[in-house]
Amino acid sequence: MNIKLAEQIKEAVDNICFTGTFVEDMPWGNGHINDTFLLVFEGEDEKTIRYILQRMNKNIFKEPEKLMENIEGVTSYLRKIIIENGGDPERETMNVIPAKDGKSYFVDSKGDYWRGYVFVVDATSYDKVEKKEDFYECAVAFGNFQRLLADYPAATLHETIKGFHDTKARFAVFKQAVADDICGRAATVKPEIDFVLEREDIANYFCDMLENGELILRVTHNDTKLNNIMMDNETRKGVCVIDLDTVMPGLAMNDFGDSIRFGASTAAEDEQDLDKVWCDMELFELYTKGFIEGCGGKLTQKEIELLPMGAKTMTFECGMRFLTDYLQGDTYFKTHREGHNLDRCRTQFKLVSDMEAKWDIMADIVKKYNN
Ligand code: ADP
Ligand code: GN1
Ligand code: MG
Repeated sequence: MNIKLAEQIKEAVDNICFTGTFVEDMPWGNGHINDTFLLVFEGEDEKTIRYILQRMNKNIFKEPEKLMENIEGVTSYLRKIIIENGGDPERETMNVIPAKDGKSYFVDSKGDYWRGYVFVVDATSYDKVEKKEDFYECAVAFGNFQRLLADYPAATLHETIKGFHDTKARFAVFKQAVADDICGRAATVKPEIDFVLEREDIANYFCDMLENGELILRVTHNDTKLNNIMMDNETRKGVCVIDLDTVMPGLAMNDFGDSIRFGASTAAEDEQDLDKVWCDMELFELYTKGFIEGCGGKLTQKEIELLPMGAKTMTFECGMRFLTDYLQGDTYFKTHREGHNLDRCRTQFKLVSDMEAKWDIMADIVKKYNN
């Protein structure tokens, strides 16, 4: 391991209020943004205690203090509801472990921001749907999350990433990246660039509706990937929604759509063989049913009608973001091989094309649950 990183981890471990004797740390999970580590401690009676330690990505999250204020606000709000409902607050919501100075994060001597979380035990975060019914349970959990936060004071939330799902603005950034072409890669990805340019209407769709006052902003998660939920190992129900960095006012359709983008795909987000990549309609239906149920009657008929558009918008936006990052030299998403962002962008565009081909089927499925 990089010595400097090891020293940083040690400093963070020493300055956050973990219980027990430190045993070891290891890199954990497959997130694209933060650096995540599993910490193992030994408690009383040689009991193993696990924690999550994260180095927050401060290039992306410019104001980590404000972000942590959001997380503290949302998790303490959820904690109260979970206790009232007789649930287990240690597992059903994220729990921040305070730093020794009482703050919810620790700033190390290099100026990096760290945070500790209770490890959600007896649960797994999946990178791919293993059993189809699991995807239904994931949908119920993300729907519930939105329902539970329906009355959360949205005005108190900071915007942790400006214009995070402002697809119109992201389209403009994409065009600029093509024009700047700082890595000289644009000529090699012309079909992908054209794919985006031909679909400006997708980028504008929700943004125009919002501008015209036709849509409701809700408190949403905004990053509803399958691996941002912990599924109970025994009941196989979604037990805890994690990765709360982007909880902000947003659109219900986008929370639905980002889950479809990732979880209803028949292949991994970075699959290189595009013949394996399709949007599975059985998974789409299971998610639709679960999400509408989980939202518990909070969604309007119009929002439900627009769910397929959420799926297409989020998939298009994500593909465009991967391609932008590729053009700009892979500085945003973590990459693990040459052309990784390009591979990712291609799967997203394949999915968009497949959704376009299956548009009527998607609309019919949604209609079935819209009453
Ligand atoms: P990123 O923002 O980089 O995606 P996440 O917060 O999603 O980071 O964390 C990365 C991974 O770490 C998750 O997908 C999950 O597998 C694991 N993880 C994060 N928080 C917890 C937790 N409290 N308990 C158990 N596993 C967790
Ligand atoms: C990032 O943090 P993670 O890996 O759950 C990204 C999402 C993208 C996703 C693509 C803060 O999610 O917006 O949809 O990668 N998160 C941020 O896999 O940009
Ligand atoms: Mg994540």
